[in-house]
Amino acid sequence: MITVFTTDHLLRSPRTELYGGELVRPHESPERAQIVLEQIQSQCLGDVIAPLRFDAAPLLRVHDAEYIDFLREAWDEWTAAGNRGEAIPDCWPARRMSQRRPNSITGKLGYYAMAGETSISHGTWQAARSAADVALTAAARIKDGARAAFALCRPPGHHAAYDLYGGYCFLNNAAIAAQYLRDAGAARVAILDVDFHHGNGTQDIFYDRPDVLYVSLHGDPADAFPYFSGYADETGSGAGSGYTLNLPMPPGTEFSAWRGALTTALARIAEFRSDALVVSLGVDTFAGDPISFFRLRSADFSTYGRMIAECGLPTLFALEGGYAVDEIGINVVNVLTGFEQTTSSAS
Ligand code: SP5
Ligand code: ZN
Repeated sequence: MITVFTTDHLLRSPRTELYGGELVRPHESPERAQIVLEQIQSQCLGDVIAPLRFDAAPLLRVHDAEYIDFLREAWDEWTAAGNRGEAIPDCWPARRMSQRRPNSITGKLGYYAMAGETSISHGTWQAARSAADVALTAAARIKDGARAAFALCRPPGHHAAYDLYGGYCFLNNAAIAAQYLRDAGAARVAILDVDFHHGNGTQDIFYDRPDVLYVSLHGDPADAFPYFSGYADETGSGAGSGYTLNLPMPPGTEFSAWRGALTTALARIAEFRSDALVVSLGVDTFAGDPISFFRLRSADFSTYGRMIAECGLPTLFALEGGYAVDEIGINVVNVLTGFEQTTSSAS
C-alpha cells in the first residue's frame, strides 16, 4: 500500500495544550507522524509519496468559506492584536447567547472553536492545508483504481466540522477525501471511524445526507471528549436519517467487546453497498493511550485490519489520533499490514 506523506506537518508544532487546568506540551505532536513513518519504512509497507497540491475547491465542498478565511488569518490577527501566548478562546456562544460572528479575533476563536484545548500557532494553517492535500492525494489514488492508500495526515481532522475546529483538528481530512470520491463518481462512500473519540465533525458534515454513511466506534460521550456528540440516538436527519451509526462504549472496554461493535459497523457498511471506504484511523483505543479509556493491545490492531479488508472495498486510511507515542507506529502499521495480508490472500 502506498503512503502519502509530507514533512510540512512539522509546521504544526504548538507549544501549548490546555489540559487539566495547565498549559502542557501537546499530545498531538510532530513526533507522532515521524514514528509512524519510520515504522512504515522498517516494515516495508510500500512506497511513500509526496502529496499533490490541490486548490481550495475541495476544501470548500465540506467547509464554510468564511471559516477557511478565519483559519488562514487567525494567527496573524492574534499576534497583531498584541497577544503573547498561542491563540486560544476564552468565551463561547453558549445557550441563549447571540450566534453572530464578532470582529475581535478572540471573539472569532470562541465562535469557531468546538473545544478550547487546541491552540492555534504559527504555521498551523499551512500544516492543516498540507494534511488535506495528503488525504486528497490518497483519494486520487483510490479514484485511479488502487485497492488501498494511507494518508499519513497531521494535524488530524475528524473533530473539524463545517465551521468548527478543535480536538486538535482544523480541516476534516477524511470528509474532504470522501467528498472528493463522491465528486469523482462514487455514488456512495462509507466512513468508518475507529478513533477512540467520536468524530463529531464528520458526523456534522454528512448528517443530513444519504450518500455518505458515517459509522463510529468510540468512548461514550457521557464519559469522554467531545462530550456533546456521539450518542447512539444520533442517527441522521432528513434525507440522512439512518445514515449515521454511533456505537459508544464505556470506560474499560476490551477488544472482545470492541470487535463485536466493529462487526456491527461492518455489517451496516456492507448493507450500504458503497463504492469506497474511508477509515478514520485513530489508534487512541490502545490500552496505553494517555488520554483515552479503551484497552486494545497491539496485536488487536492487526486483527481488525484483517476484518476491515474483508469488506472488499477500495479503502483510504486517514490518520487521526493516537497519543501513546512509543507504540503509535506499531499500532497503525499493524492495521495496515493486517489489511494487506487479507487482500493478498483473497486475490
Ligand atoms: C483527533 C483526536 O484524537 N483528538 C482528541 C482530542 C481530545 N482533546 C481533549 C482531551 C481531554 C482528555 N481528558 C482526559 C482526562 C484524563 N484524566
Ligand atoms: Zn481521538
